[in-house]
Amino acid sequence: MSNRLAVAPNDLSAFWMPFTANRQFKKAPRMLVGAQDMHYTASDGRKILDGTAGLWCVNAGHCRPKITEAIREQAGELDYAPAFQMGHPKAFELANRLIDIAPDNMAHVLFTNSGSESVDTALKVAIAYHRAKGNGSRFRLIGRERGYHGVNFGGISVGGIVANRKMFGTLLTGVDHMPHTHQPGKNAFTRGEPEHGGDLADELERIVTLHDASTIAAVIVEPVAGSTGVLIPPKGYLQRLRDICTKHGILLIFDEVITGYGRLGTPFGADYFGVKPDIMVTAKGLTNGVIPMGAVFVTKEIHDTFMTGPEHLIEFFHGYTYSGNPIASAAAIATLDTYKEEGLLERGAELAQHWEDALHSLKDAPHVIDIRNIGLVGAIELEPIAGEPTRRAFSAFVKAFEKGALIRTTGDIIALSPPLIITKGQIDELIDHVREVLNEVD
Ligand code: PXG
Ligand code: PLP
Repeated sequence: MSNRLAVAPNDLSAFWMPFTANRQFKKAPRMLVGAQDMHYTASDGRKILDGTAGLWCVNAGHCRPKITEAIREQAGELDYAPAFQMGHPKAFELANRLIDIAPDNMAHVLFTNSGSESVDTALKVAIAYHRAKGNGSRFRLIGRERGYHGVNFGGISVGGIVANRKMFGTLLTGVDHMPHTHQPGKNAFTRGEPEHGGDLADELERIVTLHDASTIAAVIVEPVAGSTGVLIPPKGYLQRLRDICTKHGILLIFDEVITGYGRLGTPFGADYFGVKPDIMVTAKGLTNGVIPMGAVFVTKEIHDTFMTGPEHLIEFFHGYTYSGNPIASAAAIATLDTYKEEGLLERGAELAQHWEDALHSLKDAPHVIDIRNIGLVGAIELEPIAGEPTRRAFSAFVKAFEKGALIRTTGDIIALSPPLIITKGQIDELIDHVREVLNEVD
C-alpha cells in the first residue's frame, strides 16, 4: 500500500456521499484504506472485522487473488467493447455460467451495473412482456411496504420505505403495495422462518380483486427483506404469493440483490425457499462487489415472447453503455470460480446453526427486543431511545467501528451479513464485539 493512501484527505467537502449523514461524517470520518479476506484496514492502521461483507456484497471476502488477477488481465486485453450490436466472449460465457447455477426455469440474462438498474430493468421487462403478448392493459406493479428495490424511479415506486419516496414527487403511477410481514409481537426471537404471517400473502388476492388481474403486470418482493432490517418471510408466505401470481397470470419477480449468491446457504433465495420466480433480480455478490454489475434472469417464455418480428429489428429497447462490460464480466466469472472452488454458495448452510446460536446468545444483552436469523444473515433489533429513533443503533455502529468491527444499522436494527468465508471463531468474535458494544451504549 502506498503511503499516500494511508493519509486522510484534508478536504472532504466535494464528495456528496450516498445515504450518509454528510456533515457528521466529515467532522469525524471513518476511512478504510485496505482490505484482505475478513478484514478491512482503517486509515489509522487498525484491522476491522467485516461483519457486513461491505454492503452485503463481498461474499467471498476481500481482495481475493483470482478476482483481482482476472480484472488486471482483462483490463490489459480488452478494456471496453460497445454493448449495443456488438459482443465480446466473456459476457456470453458469464451468462451461461449464471444460467448453470440459477433455478432451472431461468434461461436468459440481461446485464446491468447495479441492483437499482436491475430492478428497473426487471419492471420494464415485465410490462413489455405483457404488451408483447397483446396484454397491454397489464401495467400495474405491486410491491410491498418496507421493500427496498434500489433508488431509481421504478425501484422507489414499488419500494416501501417512506424516506426513500416522499421527496421525489409522483413516482410511477399504477403501483400498489402489499403489507409488510414484520410481526414482532407474535414472532419475536424466532429462529429462521416465523410461524405467524403466512396468510399476509392473501392481501395480494385482495389487491387483485381491487384492480382486477387483467391490469396487473408483476409483483416484486425480496425473498428476505434485507435493507429494512432483515424481515424473514413467514412460513408458506412466498409459496402462497407464487400460487396467487400463477393463478392470475401475474409475473413474480424476486429481488435477490442481497439473497443471491450464497447469502442464505443456497445459490439463490429461490432455492432456499423452493419457490420459483419468473424474473430474478441480482447484483452485489455477482462480482463479489468488486466491480459494479447486475444480472436479471428471465424464463424462456418471457425471452421468447420478444423474439418475434423481422430479425433485423431490435427486440427490446433497453440497455446500458456498460451492460456486460468486459472487466465486470471477467470479475464475475472469477467470482463464480472462487465460489465454486471454495463451496461458498453452500457454505452459509454449514455455518447457519453456529451463526444462529451465536446471534441468539445476545438475547439477554441490554436493549435487545428481537433477534432474527436466516442463512448467514442476522438482525438484532434494539429498543429505540424514546423520542430519538435510530440514535442508539447508530451509536452502536460507531462504537463497534472503534472497537474493530464493521456492523450495519438501519433504524434501530443491527444487521449482520459477513463474508461467506467467515470462520466459527470469527463469528464468535463478531458477536462478542456486539455484546460489548450493547453493554456500553446508552
Ligand atoms: N434491491 C435490493 C433487495 C437491495 O438490497 C438494491 C436493490 C439496490 O442495489 P444497488 O446496487 O443499486 O445499491 C439493493 C441494495 C443496507 C444496504 O445497508 C442495502 C443495499 C444497498 C446499500 C446498503 O441495507 N441494498
Ligand atoms: N445520458 C446521456 C446524455 C447519454 O448519452 C447516455 C448514454 O448514451 C446516458 C445518459 C445513459 O448512460 P448509461 O448507458 O451509462 O446508463
